[in-house]
Amino acid sequence: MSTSRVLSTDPVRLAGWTWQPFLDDAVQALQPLNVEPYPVDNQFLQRDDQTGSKANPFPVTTATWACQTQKYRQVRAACVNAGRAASVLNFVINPSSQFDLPFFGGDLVTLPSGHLLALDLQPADKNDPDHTQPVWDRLMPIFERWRQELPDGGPIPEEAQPYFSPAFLWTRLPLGEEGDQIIASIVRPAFNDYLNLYLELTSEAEAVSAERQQHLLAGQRRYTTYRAEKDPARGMLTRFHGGEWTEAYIHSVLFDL
Ligand code: DBV
Repeated sequence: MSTSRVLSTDPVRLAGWTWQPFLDDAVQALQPLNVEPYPVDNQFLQRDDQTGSKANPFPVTTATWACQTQKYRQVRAACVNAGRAASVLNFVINPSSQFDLPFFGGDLVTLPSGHLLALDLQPADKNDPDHTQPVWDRLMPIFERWRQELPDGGPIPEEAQPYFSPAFLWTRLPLGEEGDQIIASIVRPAFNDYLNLYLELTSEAEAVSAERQQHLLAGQRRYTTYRAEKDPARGMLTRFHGGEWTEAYIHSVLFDL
């Protein structure tokens, strides 16, 4: 099986891709970090299929972009473009366990029923104040600022609690002009504020002891296992691309620790 090297300077471009500006912002923000390719198997770089009915089929594409840096084990974006059915950017930064950093997570999902938006710096161990407090002290004011501009997204599964922070920004917005306006004026700057704080924390982070690294790695594995098991995109990806491809994609690309 051939492997392509995905370079951050060469993001996948999709015609009419709604969330592309967010990925462009992220790629741009990562530029100063000396990004290197992260290997992604060819079959996952871009997968094209058809969905809809026999009489009225339409194309669906899932594309992957990835890179790594000295302090990030894996940075990856999953971009789903399914025309009138769905448009998704799921973006995760997985830090190296050598550094005491949370995950950066963004889930920007557009469905016929509306936009569903999640943004967070997620802890590897929520019960470890050395890991969480320095992040939350700086993240909470950013969260408070943007949260008041957005409707609350509603309840989250109880079992997900250990995996997100008190600054979990979570909203649902209507399709159309009103939603577009809020995405441009609130969601995009919020995304960039979270990302810029994350990059600041990254530049300040220093390598931890081997013992600390083991602790962080264990937490990262719990988080990654949870995300892979509960991936809310599983149903959609399975419909679009089949079960075999989807399971391999979830376990060997999206959540590959
Ligand atoms: N979510 C992923 C990946 C996706 C993806 C890898 C490749 O983790 C998309 C795509 N999320 C996606 C889709 C839906 C959601 C929903 C397609 C809609 C599912 C559907 O309605 O059919 C945040 N995302 C959700 C939900 C939550 C999150 C809470 C609603 C789940 C539900 O209603 O059951 N995802 C969740 C989260 C982060 C995240 C906390 C971290 C920032 O990425």
